[in-house]
Amino acid sequence: MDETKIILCYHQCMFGFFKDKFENLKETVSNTAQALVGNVVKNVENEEEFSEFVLDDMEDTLISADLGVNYAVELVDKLRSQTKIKPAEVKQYLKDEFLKVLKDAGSTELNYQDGLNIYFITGVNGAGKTTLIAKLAHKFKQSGKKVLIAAADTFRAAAEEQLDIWSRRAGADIVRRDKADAASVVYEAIEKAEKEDYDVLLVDTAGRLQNKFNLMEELSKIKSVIDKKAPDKLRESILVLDANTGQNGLQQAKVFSDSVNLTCAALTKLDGSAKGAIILAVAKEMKLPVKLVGIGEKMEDLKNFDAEEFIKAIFE
Ligand SMILES: Nc1nc2c(ncn2[C@@H]2O[C@H](COP(=O)(O)OP(=O)(O)OP(=O)(O)O)[C@@H](O)[C@H]2O)c(=O)[nH]1
Ligand SMILES: [Mg+2]
Repeated sequence: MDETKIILCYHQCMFGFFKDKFENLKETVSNTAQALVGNVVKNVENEEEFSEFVLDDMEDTLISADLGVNYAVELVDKLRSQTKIKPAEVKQYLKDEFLKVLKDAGSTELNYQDGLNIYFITGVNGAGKTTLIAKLAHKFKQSGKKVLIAAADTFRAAAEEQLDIWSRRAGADIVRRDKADAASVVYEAIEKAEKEDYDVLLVDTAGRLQNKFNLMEELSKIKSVIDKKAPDKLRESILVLDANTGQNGLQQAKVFSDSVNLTCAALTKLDGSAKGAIILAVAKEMKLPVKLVGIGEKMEDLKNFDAEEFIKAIFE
């Protein structure tokens, strides 16, 4: 094959690769796109002007797409108090606003440095914490890192076994002490990670309802062990949110943020969810960037969140 043909083939292959990845994302967010963009545009685009009727209807649609009441009202109020933007331009208006909110919430790149990197994973029951740990362990192992997992979910029966299976699958090591105090498991894991030169320590925690005071206290205790023992190694405190919980996720983010000082969120179960707008609500209300997205139950089903790509997928 001559050189031009090889280059052409390379470009076609790469184009195919990116196109497939983008098409997959588009499919993953298609329900969110319909709820958030499709329904608004359909009801507004052909109107002559932003009448009160049209604006109220738009507000209801945005709220039912789980954007959050405050944010929906703010977006509609902006339209109410201006004359430049026409109903036919509503799609571009939302696109610009959403991208700005995501960008203002901060970088979506997961922090990582040379040396030990600790990732502290929190969230309510069943949000997908342990699965996220498995996915992160897999991702870091794939890039040649030495990975340790601290099984600090000493609350739920069989939680440690579940993590044990995942860690073996991912090829990561684990510190587990049946029924021990969660904070002491983390203490021991940090000692091991530092002594044996691990690159990554993933801390799994028990699921808890945000209104359960004792469990939230336990979470603060684990956090203070990390803060005391390895303050400069804590790279991210991640809140895991199930995309299907919608607005309740915002409430969870507020309570967890008070206890552990979150740095970012991971949105799981985006596959099939129509409530992906929670990404925008969390970014807007909490100024918390979503950095990771779960798009399935397998270890490979994890994506780094990219604001521009997400916006493109829901608008195009
Ligand atoms: N479809 C889909 N399912 C997911 C995803 N992430 C997790 N799950 C499923 O959600 C369920 C709960 O996941 P876990 O990882 O056990 O959740 P957890 O937060 O650790 O739960 P607790 O430890 O009980 O609080 C499991 O059945 C997972 O397979 C995802 O991105 N997509
Ligand atoms: Mg778990």
